[in-house]
Amino acid sequence: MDIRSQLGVYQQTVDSFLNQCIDKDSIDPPLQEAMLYSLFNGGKRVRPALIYIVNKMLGGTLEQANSSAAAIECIHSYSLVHDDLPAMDDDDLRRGKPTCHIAYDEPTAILVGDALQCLAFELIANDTNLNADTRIHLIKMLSKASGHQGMVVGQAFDLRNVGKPLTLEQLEAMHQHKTGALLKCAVLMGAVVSGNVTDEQLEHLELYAEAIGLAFQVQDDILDIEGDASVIGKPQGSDLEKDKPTYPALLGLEGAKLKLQQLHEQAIAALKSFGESADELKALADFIVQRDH
Ligand code: GRG
Repeated sequence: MDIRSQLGVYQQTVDSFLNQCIDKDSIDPPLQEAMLYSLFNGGKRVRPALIYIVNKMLGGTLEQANSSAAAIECIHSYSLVHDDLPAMDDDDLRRGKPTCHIAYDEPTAILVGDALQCLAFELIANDTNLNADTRIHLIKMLSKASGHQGMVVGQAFDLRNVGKPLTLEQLEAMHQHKTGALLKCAVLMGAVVSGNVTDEQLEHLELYAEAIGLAFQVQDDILDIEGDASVIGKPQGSDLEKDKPTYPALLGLEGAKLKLQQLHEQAIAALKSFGESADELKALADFIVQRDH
């Protein structure tokens, strides 16, 4: 299976849905332009892909998954726009292009993030393909994963600990919240929108999601050291320069690679009971540990 071309298909699917959902008659065209700039600038769409793949594996239709896929990408894009701000990570480049506050300005970037976050929940709330209970369930999941019990607290902990030595446990807890919570949420939202998942399947999917969530981060840390700046779309060594705690810093580069391999094995093992129907999820786990950007 060529997961890269399959990711391209999911990317087009979620992009065309997102395009339809942005109000083109805004009274402030510059805000709308900056939202589109931040949403459509070459993201891999891994989180929407997870939703589409799990939903399909469990027998759901595309229509059931579109709003969740678009919503989670809105949350992800908002988090990147805010993360790049001078008050946070202060980055000028994202996906190889000027970050939102550089291309526009800081107030616009703050508002783009705010608007994308609201849009995420609006998309699910308005989705008439899903019954009201499912919409509420999805909104609860996404708000928990992205808010003070998920991504936001992970980010707060990260910012507060720059330059401080962290234990492996603390580093892991930080990433489980900062990046892992949203990736896990994508897998579980895919299961919920399918309307056809057992508790046992949910448990296995949760284990898979936890393993790929951490693997995603370990690979991100490795790419910061070994990646090609023109491919990763940001300067190499930026974690080191900012004195960020990373897996290679704690485990050494070889130790981080071993950790990545173990997490990959855990992810694949968690899918055993799904048999061949989980081939695409397995291919996505391969992609996450092998990705070059
Ligand atoms: C501002 C509340 C708030 C949170 C920001 C996710 C995050 C929290 C910050 C991003 C920092 C970062 C670069 C983390 C490494 C892992 C990560 C999320 C990488 C970017 O995700 P990809 O690779 O990005 O899915 P693309 O560009 O493909 O969408």
